[in-house]
Amino acid sequence: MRTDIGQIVNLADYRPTDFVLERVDLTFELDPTNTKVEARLIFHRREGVDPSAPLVLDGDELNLSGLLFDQNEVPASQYDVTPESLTIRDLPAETPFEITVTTYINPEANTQLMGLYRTNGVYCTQCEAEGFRRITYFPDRPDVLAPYTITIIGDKAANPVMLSNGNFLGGAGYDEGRAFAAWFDPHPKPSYLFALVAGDLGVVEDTFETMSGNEVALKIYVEHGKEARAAYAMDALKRSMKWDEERFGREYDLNIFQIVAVSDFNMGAMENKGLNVFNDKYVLADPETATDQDYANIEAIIAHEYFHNWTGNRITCRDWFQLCLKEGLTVFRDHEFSADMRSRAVKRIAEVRHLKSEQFPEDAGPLAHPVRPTKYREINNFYTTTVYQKGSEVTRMISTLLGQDGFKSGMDLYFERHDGQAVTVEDYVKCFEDSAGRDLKQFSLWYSQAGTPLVTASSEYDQASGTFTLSLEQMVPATPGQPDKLPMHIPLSFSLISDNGAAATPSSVTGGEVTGEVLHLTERNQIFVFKGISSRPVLSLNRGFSAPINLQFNQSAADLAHIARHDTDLFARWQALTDLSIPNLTQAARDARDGKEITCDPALIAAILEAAGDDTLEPAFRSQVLTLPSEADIGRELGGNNDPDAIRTGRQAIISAIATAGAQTFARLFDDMQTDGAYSPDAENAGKRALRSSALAYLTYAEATPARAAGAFAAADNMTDQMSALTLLAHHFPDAPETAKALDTFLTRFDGNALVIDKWFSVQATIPGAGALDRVKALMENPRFIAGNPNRVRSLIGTFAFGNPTGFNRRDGEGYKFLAERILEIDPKNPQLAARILTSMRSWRSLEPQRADAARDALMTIERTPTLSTDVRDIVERMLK
Ligand code: 0A1
Ligand code: ZN
Repeated sequence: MRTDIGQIVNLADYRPTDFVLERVDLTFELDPTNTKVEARLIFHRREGVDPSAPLVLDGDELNLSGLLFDQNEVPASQYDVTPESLTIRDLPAETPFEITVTTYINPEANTQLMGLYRTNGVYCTQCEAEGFRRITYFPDRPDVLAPYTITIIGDKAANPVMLSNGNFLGGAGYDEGRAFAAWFDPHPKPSYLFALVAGDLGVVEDTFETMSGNEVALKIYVEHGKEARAAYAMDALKRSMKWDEERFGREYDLNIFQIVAVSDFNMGAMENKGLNVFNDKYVLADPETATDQDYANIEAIIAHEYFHNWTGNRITCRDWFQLCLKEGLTVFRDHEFSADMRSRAVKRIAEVRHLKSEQFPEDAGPLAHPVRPTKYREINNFYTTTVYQKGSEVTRMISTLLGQDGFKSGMDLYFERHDGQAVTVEDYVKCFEDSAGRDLKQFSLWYSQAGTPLVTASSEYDQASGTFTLSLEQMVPATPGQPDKLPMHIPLSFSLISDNGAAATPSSVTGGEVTGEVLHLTERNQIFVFKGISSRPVLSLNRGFSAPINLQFNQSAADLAHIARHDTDLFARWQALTDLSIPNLTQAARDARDGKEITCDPALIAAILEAAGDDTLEPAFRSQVLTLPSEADIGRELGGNNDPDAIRTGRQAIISAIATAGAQTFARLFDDMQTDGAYSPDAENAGKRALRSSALAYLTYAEATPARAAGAFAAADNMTDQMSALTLLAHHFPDAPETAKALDTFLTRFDGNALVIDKWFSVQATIPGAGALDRVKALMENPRFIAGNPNRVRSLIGTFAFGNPTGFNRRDGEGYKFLAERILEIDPKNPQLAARILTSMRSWRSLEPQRADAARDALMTIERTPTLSTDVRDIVERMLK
């Protein structure tokens, strides 16, 4: 583990390498504790570079055992070596030369899961961002691209499968008991896309014919016995390949595409060229063990990693500051894919919920950073929701500005101009500027200014002149290192809805640029005047969440209800209902805190029940309407001095009011929303299950007994229904015998299936209230809890810290103390995991003083620990700043 203080890396300091890497030839002799790696690297000095400049290679915890120059030993006087770098001097000025580096590494001891490690007896690599330097000394940066030849030698019986990037060259017996396999990847790639997997795995095979008629072998490797559970992933892969051809004209470029599912993985998955490695959670599914949400996640992540083949691999990042170039764009592409596979509106609602609950708090707290940061201390800490989700929103806005066709032309130019290169955000934006002939300079502030813009709107209607006037003001809040902000270019999709629900078309609009149904807010203050409006319209603004902003627009309950009833954009209807619910929920939280009676506006109840009971609307949408903003969302709206207990009490009261008023509607929906026939994870059936489960939740509130949920649990014939009933039981009746019985039945039934046991951990970790901490502590003692497995740790400790506001934020601060202890325990083994879980405390300053003080104390305990990894030190210091 690197415990150096971590040098700050600045974007402004970027310069290309002195040496160009022409070819890479790697030979691995696998051994669980002593793997030999021989790297033959061909370099030449870049033109114009000082002929005396040395070659400096990166390393991390490496032991050098041999160093050759053109196959001759390099004298000790010619190089310096440390575990972190290898510097070789006196190299040729012009001619290419070969450096051969031999290192020995210990995969079994690699608990941080970066570089070459072992998972359940399988060799596996993770090289993004800087893991390759844990395998061999190398120019480990994304702008060094080369073709790779890989030879893997290993024990034949233990490693019947030996995989790497590219196309398979061949393999056979090597010597007694050992075999070899050779791979060649002709596409120049950076080291972070390297992968090697070896072990004894089962495989599911299929083929795909590309649009120009090439046959691609598709293989998904899983642990033996789990093959049937990879069928959905295979189906999602083939749909992704087809979609990328149809929507973006992108064809696959090797004769084989492989996915490996492993059980120890720090993130969701990794797009290594031709050999994606996945957290098995995002591959394995069957109706008995996976929920509808699991299926949707698998579809999205399979697509995401596949789409990286063009956006990330063929065109990669010049440096890690440009991470959003591949991540934001690829998230946008996977969002579009899922929208095409499912209901676009419901998908958009889910995206915006996620953005607001994850990215908005990041942007409003101590960890805020621009989509394209300008400095970092630990790059692993920048795989953030800002880079990914906000990055995707920025690309979505480019598409809104240019229109779908304009966006497609810009993307075509990007692929044509930059294929095979490592590029920057500027290169990307330039493609859209050049193809559309539009200046995107102001727009590009979205990449450099952190913080969620606040747009304040007010409107006026003048009957006599038929004029509707909209005044807009924008403000981008200060964020760490950025006290002052410039006005941004904010595209606001809008509609003026008349009394009768139809859209009103103005005869003219002045005050700024308007394209189609989009207003362009570019000034700090701007007034748009719409003429020719014959009766007072209701403005629906930021439809489809066209810009990732906070909108303050004091619309009356009647106006919001009008939008909720008539907008042709389903997303906007959901947004209006949310806007209607927020003041009720925040007031309820304040009343709960002050010990006052909690009331709910009947207009909110009526509007929600109207949408929920409307059979012309798709069930998945109605389920979204019934899912009120979360406790964390309400906390964000309150903005400070937050008491999670009061927030929960208030929210519960509002839900109860809706439940009581709508008991009949919910009983009908619970009966009507049965799915017929065998389980299918498709969007329509999943939507019915979601609505039925929402109805069950409200009925449970209304009836205040566990009977109905216990009945639903017993009757469930798929994991989705089973989990929703179990969650209701556990969260509402934690001490009821029905709950104990259901948890027990669940455990007995799924014991041995780690991914399902993760659900069993999570459902208990999120039981609200002060008792949660003891429950979590007891579960840590359960033999099924494996402290070294990231999925287990996330399902219990991560879920507790991120997803249990009342349990984690106990007034006595015990939750924070517990987390600090866990972070200090995890950090020496897996710093990435520790740092990520620690970000659960990023909004600590918005808590009421007693909790905030306790949170600060816990953070300071971490900060005082001298042996922290760079990962955790970077996060904790930024959080305390
Ligand atoms: N590029 C991957 C995410 C990823 C990043 C870092 C990792 O290292 C631990 C692993 C995966 C993606 O966007 O899917
Ligand atoms: Zn990605």
